[in-house]
Amino acid sequence: MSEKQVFKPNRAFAKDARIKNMCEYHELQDKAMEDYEGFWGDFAKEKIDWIEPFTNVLDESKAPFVKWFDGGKLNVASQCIDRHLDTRKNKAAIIFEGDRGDVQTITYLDLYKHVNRFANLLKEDFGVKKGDRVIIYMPMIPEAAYAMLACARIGAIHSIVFGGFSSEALKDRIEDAEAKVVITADGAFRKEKPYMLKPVVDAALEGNTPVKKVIVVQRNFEDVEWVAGRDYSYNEMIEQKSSICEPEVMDSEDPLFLLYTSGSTGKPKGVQHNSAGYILWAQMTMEWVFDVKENDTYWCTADVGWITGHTYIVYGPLAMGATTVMFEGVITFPDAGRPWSMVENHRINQFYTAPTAIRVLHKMGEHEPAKYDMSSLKVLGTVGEPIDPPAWKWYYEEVGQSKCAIVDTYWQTETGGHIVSPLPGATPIKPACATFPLPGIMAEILDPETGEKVEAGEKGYMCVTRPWPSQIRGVWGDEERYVKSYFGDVKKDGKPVYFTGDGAVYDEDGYITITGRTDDVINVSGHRMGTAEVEAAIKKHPNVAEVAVVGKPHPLKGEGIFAYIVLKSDDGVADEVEEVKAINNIIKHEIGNIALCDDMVFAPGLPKTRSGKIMRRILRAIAKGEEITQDISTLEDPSIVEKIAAMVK
Ligand code: 6R9
Repeated sequence: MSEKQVFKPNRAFAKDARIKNMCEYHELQDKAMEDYEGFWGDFAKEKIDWIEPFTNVLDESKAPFVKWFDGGKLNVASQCIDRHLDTRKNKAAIIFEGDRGDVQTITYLDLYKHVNRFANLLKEDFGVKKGDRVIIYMPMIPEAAYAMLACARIGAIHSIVFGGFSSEALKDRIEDAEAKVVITADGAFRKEKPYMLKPVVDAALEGNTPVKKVIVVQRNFEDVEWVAGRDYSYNEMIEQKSSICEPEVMDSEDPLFLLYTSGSTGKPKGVQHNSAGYILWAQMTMEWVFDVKENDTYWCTADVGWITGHTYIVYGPLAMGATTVMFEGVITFPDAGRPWSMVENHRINQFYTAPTAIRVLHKMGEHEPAKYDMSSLKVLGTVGEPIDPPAWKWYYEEVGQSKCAIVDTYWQTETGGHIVSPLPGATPIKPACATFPLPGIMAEILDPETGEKVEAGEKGYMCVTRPWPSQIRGVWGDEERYVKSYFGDVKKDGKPVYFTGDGAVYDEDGYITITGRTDDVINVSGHRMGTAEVEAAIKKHPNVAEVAVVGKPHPLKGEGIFAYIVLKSDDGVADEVEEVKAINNIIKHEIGNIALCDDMVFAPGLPKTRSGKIMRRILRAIAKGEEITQDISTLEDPSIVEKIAAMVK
């Protein structure tokens, strides 16, 4: 395989695909160009079961604040459940596989009952109303999906916090969202051992908190503290609840959820997604990009704590009436054959994971896939970071047996769903390349200065020049930050342009390759970490005077975190090992294990301009071991560069 090789869609697959060839792709794209509102309006009518029809497709009079499908009324939980009951009530909605191999099949009818009971519990016993924020801090168990859908059913806004985040990170998100209820679990299982979540919630709720009640799903039945009047057992209460709950009638633009994500500055922002536009694109991309068929079984390995888990484990698959697999465990446990044994056991047809997982599975079990029956697989997906050609090749040949399309899906928390991706039956694929914008998405690579589309081979910024239904609607509680973070000065036809924060390049055939973030966001194992957040945590160490954090290429994680730390005491580091430990403990406490530094260097100072700005570009180059080519003569103290570089070597 050469990197220039083009992989044509599998013919037999393409014959039955929803989008069968590039002509069909172009027809859709042309229709969107010619009649943007007609394009989206028709799909919205076709895909959504409206309680009341919308009266207007797109209102961009206050752009970048936009409204889609105004006047329309719907309920997202009904979209995902009720409307399937006539034809799919006995179909598996969720197949859950626990860490220890326990399997549970939840049909659409089961899901309906679970979600309604949960919705009634929230409403009747916890006083949760439309518009209230509910924090979900859960392991990967079906109750996490029930909780999300129960919120959607009663119009509450959920905000899931990834179970790997610390009590401080959880506290910040609870406070920012002003949530009144937390749904959590005692814990769950990892590598056949119980681990705990409830104690993290307890710590997050110490002191002043808007949270009045905590619902605890008992999963591992380990002992946990119960605060009387605050903590309630889901398991004890849920059976008494009615399995009928009328869905709340929601406006198209009523918020569905918040999801906090890192930006280049400040604290994580609560990305807000609203009801109709989000669920429409979640469903459409499921259909187009994974091409899931009625009898297929689809598995996305993400965690519901990330956007991928929201859109492509829960909302997208269920909106289209698919069977979605949920996995509690670790994909390399008990060995690197775990995912492939699951492919065999559940006859998985579409498998969706992150490059970091592919690299680890490759490294730990190169020929492991061959031990299993992988013949059910049709489409393989990747998401979260650029995939490197060796990982792509292994995924294609060993996992996909050289017959499955690999869809390298490019998107973000803010985009709600995929925006640039191959279509498995249509797009001739180039390895490690996100290829083309999906139909309806006006994604272009622009020059940030001029706003012009760049030429092939020239690096530019990945942008979207028209609003689209599943785009971020706001940063919770901070209108200005929404405008500032995503809409620069560049306008197209007088309208604001959405900036993704990623760099990208076209090749001579117009294929898009994403080159990575252009801002101070590090992509660690496909997870976004703001350098500012990690720096703020490290600064809490009393002996730290200054710190600068940058990303450094990492063979498995994609990027690792590299910290340059200047200590207050002049006599250097008394005990470097102890200092590193202490700082790591702070990071664990403030953010969580995912933000631990891969490298720490105790530097005598940081390279700064005369105006005091830290030159991260130089620090990035030093971390990579690159030659410094920038002009450093204008730095406040040019000699510092050499000193740090010598330490890093
Ligand atoms: C879905 C998700 C978003 C950032 C994004 C970009 C990177 C995601 C990618 C990719 C290259 C892909 N990213 N998919 N880079 N190729 N296929 O990951 O959302 O957690 O918000 O991260 O991830 O840098 O800006 P999120």
